[in-house]
Amino acid sequence: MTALLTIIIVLFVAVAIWQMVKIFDLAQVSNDTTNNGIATDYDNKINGYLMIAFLAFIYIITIICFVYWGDLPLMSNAASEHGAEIDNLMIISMILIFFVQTVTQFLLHYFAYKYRGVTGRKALYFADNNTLEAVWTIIPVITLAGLIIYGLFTWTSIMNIDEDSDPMVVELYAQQFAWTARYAGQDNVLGMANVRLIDIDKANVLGIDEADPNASDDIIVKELHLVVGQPVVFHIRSQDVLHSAYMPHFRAQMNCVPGMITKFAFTPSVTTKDMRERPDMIDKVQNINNIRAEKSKDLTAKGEEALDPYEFHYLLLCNKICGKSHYNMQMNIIVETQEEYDAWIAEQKTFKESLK
Ligand SMILES: [Cu+2]
Repeated sequence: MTALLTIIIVLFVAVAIWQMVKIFDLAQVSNDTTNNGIATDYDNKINGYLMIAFLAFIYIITIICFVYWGDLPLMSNAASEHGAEIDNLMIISMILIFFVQTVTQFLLHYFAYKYRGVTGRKALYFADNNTLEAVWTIIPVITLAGLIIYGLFTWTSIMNIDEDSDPMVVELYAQQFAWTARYAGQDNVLGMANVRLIDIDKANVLGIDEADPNASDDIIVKELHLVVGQPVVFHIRSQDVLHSAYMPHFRAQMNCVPGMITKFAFTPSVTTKDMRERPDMIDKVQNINNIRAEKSKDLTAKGEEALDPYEFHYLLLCNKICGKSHYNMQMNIIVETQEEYDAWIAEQKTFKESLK
């Protein structure tokens, strides 16, 4: 009760102060000729300097970001053959954007300062200048056209699935909230499938057509194994809503659309084992484990279980917000040698064997 009374009193005092400030403000209007709503030279000068200060602020923040986080290997760890092409496109776009924004920010803020309002100074009447208009239209057109054409060529070369390279066929099946992969088996042809054929009683979770001879040797798994240097083409399906098959290390992403099969093909170029041994990856994993060790200390102090150490894995993630457990939709990808892959796939059951 005392607390409530105190709050009410504080509230009343605040309202009283606010009202008094308003009254003083109103009382001053009549005899103050400078405060007529028009900015004075002094106001303009302050705003001009603030413009320059803000320019300095964004440049300083940029430099700090470069110093502290500039060495993050965001663009150097692609693990697929086409990955470097995507990274190049990205880095060229980034450098260009960075250069243009640095120059335009300077011009914007410097001119706002230089041409601030000064009593008696009149703005120059300037109708137009065709040369200037042409320059600032043609330069962006050429630059953007170059970027777009380069991007289109890159995209086409990545999306052009080379059937002569005999790619391994794998289905990625998305549903809320899990991934399932299906290998095409010995014949490298996937059996027909349709959501209407899903039969939970028989454990036919992907709706594979049992009558299709291509289906019997298909292999359904919950962990994706790929062979290094072997092209793979993914046939992507969704059971329920839009998902997106996102494999960031391979610079691959494709929407999973209910009712249709989308495709993406790539060739993994670095095995999981080799990726784990890269110095930058070792640093990264060490860093994550240091953070986890710190957290584990807090958890064990509370009597809870400590966190397991993190180990690097390539991942298949969902990149569409597809529902409340979207964040949990992921599958490990293991890139290995042909022998390791052969040994693993030999242990897996075929669709026919797994049917109940
Ligand atoms: Cu999803």
